[in-house]
Formats: sequence, structure tokens, C-alpha cells
Amino acid sequence: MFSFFKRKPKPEAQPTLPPQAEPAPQPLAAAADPVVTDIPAPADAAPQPAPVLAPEPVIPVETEEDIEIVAAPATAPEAKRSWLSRLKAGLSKTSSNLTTLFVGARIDDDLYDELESALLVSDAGVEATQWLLDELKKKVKAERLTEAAQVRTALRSLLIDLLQPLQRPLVLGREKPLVMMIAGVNGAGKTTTIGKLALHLQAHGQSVLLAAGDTFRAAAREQLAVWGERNNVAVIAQESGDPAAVAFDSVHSAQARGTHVVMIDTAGRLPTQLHLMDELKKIKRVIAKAMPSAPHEVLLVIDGNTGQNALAQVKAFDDALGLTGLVVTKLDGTAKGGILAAIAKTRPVPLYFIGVGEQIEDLQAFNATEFVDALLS
Ligand SMILES: Nc1nc2c(ncn2[C@@H]2O[C@H](COP(=O)(O)OP(=O)(O)O)[C@@H](O)[C@H]2O)c(=O)[nH]1
Ligand SMILES: [Mg+2]
Repeated sequence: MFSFFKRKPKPEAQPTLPPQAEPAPQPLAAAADPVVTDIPAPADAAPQPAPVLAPEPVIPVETEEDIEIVAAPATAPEAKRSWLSRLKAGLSKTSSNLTTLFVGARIDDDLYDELESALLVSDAGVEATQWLLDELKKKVKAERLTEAAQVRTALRSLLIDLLQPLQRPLVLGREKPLVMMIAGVNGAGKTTTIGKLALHLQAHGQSVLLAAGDTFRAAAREQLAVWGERNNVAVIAQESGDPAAVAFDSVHSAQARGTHVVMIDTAGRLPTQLHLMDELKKIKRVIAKAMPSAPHEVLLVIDGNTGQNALAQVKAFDDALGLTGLVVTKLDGTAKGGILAAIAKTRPVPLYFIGVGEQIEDLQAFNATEFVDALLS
């Protein structure tokens, strides 16, 4: 399930870097990776309908360029089942609210009112809720649906349509090093996510360097350092307390070592702490001084339990930094899940990964169909 896309190295791009042992070629995902079943048609082909019925959806790729699909470290079927069951358990309140209202119901205003309330309670927000209701009513009319169960199926496909644009793979190998900056509020799960990602990336043959950019708390530096030591991942840290300097050093160091991926951790901050938001912008600017095309990914990590405030976070961090991707964590807790619909409708930043626990396999690539099925099961 966990999958990245990795561009095949372009021959002319090679000589600029010191020679370094390349990882053994990865097998193309076929039987090995149950998820990636196909490379989608080129962008100019006729648009494909959302893969509603396919058991394993195709992951879209932006270009048809030479892309090597790197298979996930085979998530064992039991691990995958337990992962999905944790996602379902986390979303169970919303799913029971959303599904019971269809049981034995007639298709009338009461049904739509109840659905509206359930969506609002799930954190879907006014805009996405209104869109879903409008589209659902149109569909019911156009398809002459008469049974509540059919309306539920129609809702499922609308939700998948809404969330599908968030489903994007993280493309590896397009820069060396690929520099990723990770931001978010305190406790969102930034450091944990970096740790999980580092292990996944290593399993894909990628060398990883971490930068302890959370310089506010000595404990945060320690957390990353201990983690790095335990997992044999190099961590750049500094006593100086200047996160921009740590970020700068880490990119230089990765360039010197020929490392594939650098992940830069940052201290948690609220979007309302303007001086701290300015500091993030500075870190980003300084990274670009070390490598003009970097950072290549600016990720926001969001706690899935934050409700509508998560949307405010996405907007504020996106305005400040220009986000390239999101990670939503803690969907195993009491998260209501609807926030993804709100994000998709108002600020559709790609959602690369979702977290449903503290174990490494608990971070998985976001899949719209899987998520909607957990929400409506
Ligand atoms: N249940 C659960 N806990 C998580 C998840 N991701 C992170 N955590 C926990 O959230 C807490 C804060 O994580 P941390 O990475 O230190 O947050 P940071 O301040 O953003 O770096 C830790 O106790 C993590 O173990 C998740 O997906 N599910
Ligand atoms: Mg942290």
C-alpha cells in the first residue's frame, strides 16, 4: 500500500555529483505491490472516471515521463488489514452517523437534513457539505434513484470524486538531494512522521539525512537524535539554536554525501504566532540559498482531531510557505474525518500520507476510495 514514485535517473544528470553507489534497481510494481496496478494514460487522453469499483485504484501520475514505480515495502496482508481496521475504528463515530441515516429511510427533505447535520458534525465544513448535498440531489434526480441505499452509493461516489484530487504520490528521485521541510503546530506528529518516513524511504533504497530544526527545545533535538541513532540515520543538529542554520548545513551536508533525501524538522508553531511564521519563511529562504531549487517539498502535518481549525492551519501555512503536501495524523483516535472534504473543497493541497497510530506501518499513502469506504462502512 505504501508507495512512492521514483523518476528513473536521467543519464545526463549523473556526472554532476560525486560517484555514489546507487541502490539496487527496484522491482517494478507488479504482483509485488498490490496497489499500483497501472500507469495512467497520458494527461492528454480522455479523462477517466473516478475508479469507483476497482478494488485497487490507480494512482495518478502528473506526467507520463520515465517514472519508475517503486513498490512499497510489502505491507503484509495482516498489517494492512489491521491498518484499515484502525482507520475504520477511528472514523467509526462519523461512519455510524453517516450510514444509519440511510437505513430504512425515504428519500425526502428529512433525509437531506439529517445528512447535512451529519456532514457538518464530521467537520466537512459548510462549503463541502453544500456541494455534496447539491450534487447528491442532482444525481438522485438524473439517475432516478428511488432507494435510500442507492443514495448512499451515490454519496460514496461523490465523496470519492471530491477527495480524489488529494491523492497524489510523493515523487522521489527528481532532485538529489530531495529536500523536504516539515511544519505544523506542536504535537501534530511532525517528528514521528519524519521517523516513519525515513524508514519507509530507506526501505526504498533512499539514503536519508535528518535536520533537527526544532531548536527551541533540547528535548526535541534529543528525540530526533536518539531516533536517528537507533535507526542508523544521520541527524544534523546544532547547539546554536538557529533552525535556518541547521537547515542550511543539512542541505550542504547531503550534497557532499550524495544523500537522496533530506527531511528538515521544525518547531511547532501556531499560525497566529506571526514572528514564528516569519521564522519558517526564513528557514525556507535559507534552504534555497544552499540549493536554489529547494525545498522541493513543504509538508504540513495536521492532527486529524483538530476539527475545523485544521483548515485554518492549511490556509495559513500555505499562504506563508506555499505547501506542496499534507500529512494527516491520528486518524485512529477520535477524528471525524470530514475535515478532508473541507480541505479538498477549499484548499486542495495533496494529502500524501495519513497516520493511524505510532508504529511505522501506521503511516500509509492516502487513498481516496479506501478512506471513503472506511467512512461509509
Ligand atoms: N495515535 C497516534 N498518535 C500519533 C500519530 N502520530 C503521532 N502520534 C503521537 O503524537 C505525539 C506527538 O508527536 P510528535 O511527532 O512528537 O509531534 P510534533 O510536536 O509535531 O513533532 C507523540 O506521542 C506521537 O507518538 C498517529 O498517527 N496516531
Ligand atoms: Mg517534534
